[in-house]
Amino acid sequence: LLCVACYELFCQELPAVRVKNGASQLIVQGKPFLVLGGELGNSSAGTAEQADTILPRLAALHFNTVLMPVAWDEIEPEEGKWDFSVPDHWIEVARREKLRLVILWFGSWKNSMSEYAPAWVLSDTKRFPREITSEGVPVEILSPLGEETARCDAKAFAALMRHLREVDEAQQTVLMVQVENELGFLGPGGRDRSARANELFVQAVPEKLVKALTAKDARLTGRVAEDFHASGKTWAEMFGGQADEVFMAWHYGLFANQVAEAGKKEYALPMYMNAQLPVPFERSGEYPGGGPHPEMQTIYRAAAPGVDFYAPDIYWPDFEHWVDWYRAQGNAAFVPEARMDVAPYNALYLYGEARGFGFSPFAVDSLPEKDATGKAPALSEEYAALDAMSGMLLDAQAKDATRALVLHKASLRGTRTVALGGFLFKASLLRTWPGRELATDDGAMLIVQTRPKEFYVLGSGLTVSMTRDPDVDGQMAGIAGIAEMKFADGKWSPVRVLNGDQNNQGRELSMDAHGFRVYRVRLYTYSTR
Ligand code: N0T
Repeated sequence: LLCVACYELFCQELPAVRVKNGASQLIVQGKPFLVLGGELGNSSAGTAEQADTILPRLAALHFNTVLMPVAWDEIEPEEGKWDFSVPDHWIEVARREKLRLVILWFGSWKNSMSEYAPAWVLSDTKRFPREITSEGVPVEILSPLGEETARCDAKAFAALMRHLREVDEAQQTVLMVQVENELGFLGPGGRDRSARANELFVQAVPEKLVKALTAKDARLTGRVAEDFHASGKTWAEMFGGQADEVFMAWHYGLFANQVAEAGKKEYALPMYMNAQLPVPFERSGEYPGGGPHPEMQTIYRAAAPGVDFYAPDIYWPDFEHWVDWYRAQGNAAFVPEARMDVAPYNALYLYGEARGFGFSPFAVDSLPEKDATGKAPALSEEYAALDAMSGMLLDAQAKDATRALVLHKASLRGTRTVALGGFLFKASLLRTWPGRELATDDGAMLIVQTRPKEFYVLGSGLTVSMTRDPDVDGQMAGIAGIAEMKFADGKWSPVRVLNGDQNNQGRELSMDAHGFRVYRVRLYTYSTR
């Protein structure tokens, strides 16, 4: 008995992120965990009391994980004086509500700026130098070249991680930590022009970075692969018009690495960085330049091996493009911030098609519990369904047996098709009813194969026809049965069988456009010969 207790106390496996066969998993206490997440607004977790009102609401809305900021000025208001009372209370309430937490370290940078650094840091510009724009103006952005800044930020972060290990290692309420928030240079000139930065900028690019470049970085260097490893070149010689941004990325990366590694030494939770995505047709400095953008992945990986993966905050319309781009570079699929209005659609893409472990729209604490018609928000309904499906979904993600797609009328995408388990699922926003044709505005679905010829489909607003995949064999397919399902007492059972008008006389699956429901689809195959 003593051994078991010791094991539980001291030998707990820590949460870990794994990418295997295209599936991203967060392993928690030995098992994959699906993060049904939401990020708090910036001013929602600054006091202990806010936990008491916010967390029970989020738990009731079927979130299972909350992303919450912890600020440097909150935990170290005076140098070397620590105060963990706010995160401690949040952890306590989260446990009571059976929620997990991801902590966002608002240290030296939060959306480029440094307002979350303590006043004792911000007021001492000699010890903690600021970035200078090309106009010679110091901005309230700490320079990543400040050695004391990196040392003190890392020290504060390490203190937080040590504290988390002490209070939380046995229970693991906190699953992961984000290092800084959407860092990057903002201001004229696109890079720090402090004396130290200018001095380094005309020196040779560090060998470690030169060696890390590969053919896929041709966009950064504008050179052919053979030229990459020519050493002794300055930043401008090597990176031309991208030099400012690459220079900043390298130095932010080194700084973040120092912070992450100091933290991991105390408590080795998975650590990631998030990016405010670049804006098409804007220049570095107008958006946070040198952040962990897709083009900067080689730079960050070389500078910051202590960071496990990089994640996009997606407010732009093309959700799938950004998810795919980060994933293609070996990152675990996790979206820490996303637009709320389209969240229920995009979440399905993330879990079903990108086979990601977590999705988290921003400012979830302002989500109303009920809309004007008295209905729970769509995301809440969807998270409840995903929670019920999580066993089969996590299993199927690992076996490449999930698919998903999203359709918006505004994007005029017509139909979209995914292939799974020997069948094609072709989705449309148009549906035909006897005597009329209807169109829904948005739709999405996630398909999980549960057995040969059996699928659980979670979605809304789509009409889906299913045919045999001609790449598999020459068979034909038909619908054996469709049922809307509910999950209660640990098992699934049909709520109603959809046939006749409700499946267009056996032709298709027609999903309710007014909510996210789970359908069990059984297909059969036959031969025409
Ligand atoms: C996010 C959030 C929060 C021209 C913005 C998104 C959060 C931060 N940044 O509400 O501040 O802490 O990470 C940036 C989206 C940029 C849109 C630019 C429009």
